[in-house]
Amino acid sequence: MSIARGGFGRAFIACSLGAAFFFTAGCGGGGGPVLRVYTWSDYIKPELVRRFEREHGCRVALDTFESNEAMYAKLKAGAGGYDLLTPSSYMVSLMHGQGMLMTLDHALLPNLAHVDPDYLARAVDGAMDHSVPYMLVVTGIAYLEGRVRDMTPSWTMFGRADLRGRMTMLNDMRETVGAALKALGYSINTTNGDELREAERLLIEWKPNLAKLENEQYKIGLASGEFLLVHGWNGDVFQVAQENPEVRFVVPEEGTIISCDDLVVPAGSAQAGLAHAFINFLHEPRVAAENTEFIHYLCPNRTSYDLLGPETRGNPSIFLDPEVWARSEVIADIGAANALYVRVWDRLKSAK
Ligand code: N2P
Repeated sequence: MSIARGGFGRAFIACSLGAAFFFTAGCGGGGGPVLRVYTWSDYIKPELVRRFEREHGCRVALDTFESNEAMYAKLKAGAGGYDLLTPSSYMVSLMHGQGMLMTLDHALLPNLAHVDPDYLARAVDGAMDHSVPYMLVVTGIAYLEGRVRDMTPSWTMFGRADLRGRMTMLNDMRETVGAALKALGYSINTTNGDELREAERLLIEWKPNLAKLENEQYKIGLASGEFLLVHGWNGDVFQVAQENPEVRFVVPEEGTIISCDDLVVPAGSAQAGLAHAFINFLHEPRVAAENTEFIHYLCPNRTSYDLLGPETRGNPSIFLDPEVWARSEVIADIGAANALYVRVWDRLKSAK
């Protein structure tokens, strides 16, 4: 771990803590038009935001959400004014179906030529009509090496009563119900009520072992040793691995969830031109590589891959083995069957 990298980690934390609800990216200021971005926490290198602000004479205001469902609920409740969002692909499909997203103007996005065609072949919106892939995310288990006895790379670790109170799972319906479904050998996109009831029973069995369901602070909790084993996202874990060399990330043997968070412009954006400029900036190969090296998620920008350092290129949890892809799944928009997941989730939340 280099000093500079450890310093970046601390900068993330300082910025997150300093943020009230709405803050200027990079913790800086400035004049000009404001691009309002609604995204996940610690999901862009602050220096890149400042560079874009300088190059475009604007300010970027970052507001963060914890889950796709929380972001969607806030928009549906009338929160407007955003120019750019980064939902996962299944949520992009749902929002697109409801007319909530703009069609993108490719004339303003020459850097789309760099987007990885292998990823686009798997993408829901492969033509990038209304979304551009931003980051590929692998969900897994992170733990502290040497502090968890008999560590097995399996979702069933959450059933370990000896780790009671020292584990967390994501406060994310599709991820957490998905983890239980995977543990049982079912698809994370099942619409079979019996399978979902089994997943519900398993999650309720695991719940007493969990300190909480949480999506942001688990990283610091793991690095500090408050938690010994957490359900989390690869890039977040690699960010805090810089703070604590005992942090390890594993993809469970039953398979996992792979997702892509996409750049989309909500219908009604007042700064759609600037939003396009930001999407194009994020896909400049040098910018994409710099962002990936900093946040440790993979921007699927093929030209940028050659600019990445050997540590990133050689990380099998960032550049996934085909074998891991084969046993993993991407969350799909399951339409009305989503209600079945909401029922499992509500019962889990109200269980003791
Ligand atoms: C970044 C969270 C990753 C996004 N802090 C999961 N979709």
